[in-house]
Amino acid sequence: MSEAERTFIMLKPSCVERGLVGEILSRIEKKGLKIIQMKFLKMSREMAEELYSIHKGRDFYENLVKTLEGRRVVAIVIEGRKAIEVARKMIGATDPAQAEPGTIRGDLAIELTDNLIHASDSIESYQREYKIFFKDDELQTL
Ligand code: 3AN
Repeated sequence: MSEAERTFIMLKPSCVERGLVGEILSRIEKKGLKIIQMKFLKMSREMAEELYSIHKGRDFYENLVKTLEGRRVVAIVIEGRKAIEVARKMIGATDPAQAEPGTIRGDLAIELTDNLIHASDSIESYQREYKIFFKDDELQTL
């Protein structure tokens, strides 16, 4: 596979609670991205703060952490050609009201803070974010 790279995706609690996990995995797989690793877990406050540490101090930060704290999410590492850029395009704009139809947020979300799904926005973000959820030996190609 040429230019294969990995990215980190997290299905937020509202995605799990609304029963949209399968819908989103299906979109990822149909696009041709490979699921390398995936797990359900309950987010601790510390993990939520770490994931969104760049937003610390913003007016929505506390609310953002609260949408995740103590709730179930699905953490996923995917791989494919230009995976970071492709995943961001598939997810759509941060505000689901602005996200284009055809994108995940454009089709399936409406709230801004609880906008269904997270995806790393750069290689640096991926490197930092996947480590909050996975150990390196969990990500070896099986
Ligand atoms: P994205 O998730 O599209 O990369 P970021 O990194 O700018 O967007 O924001 C991280 C998360 O913070 C978003 N997914 C959303 O939950 C929340 N968020 C971002 N901007 C706002 C805002 N203006 N008001 C409320 N929540 C926000």
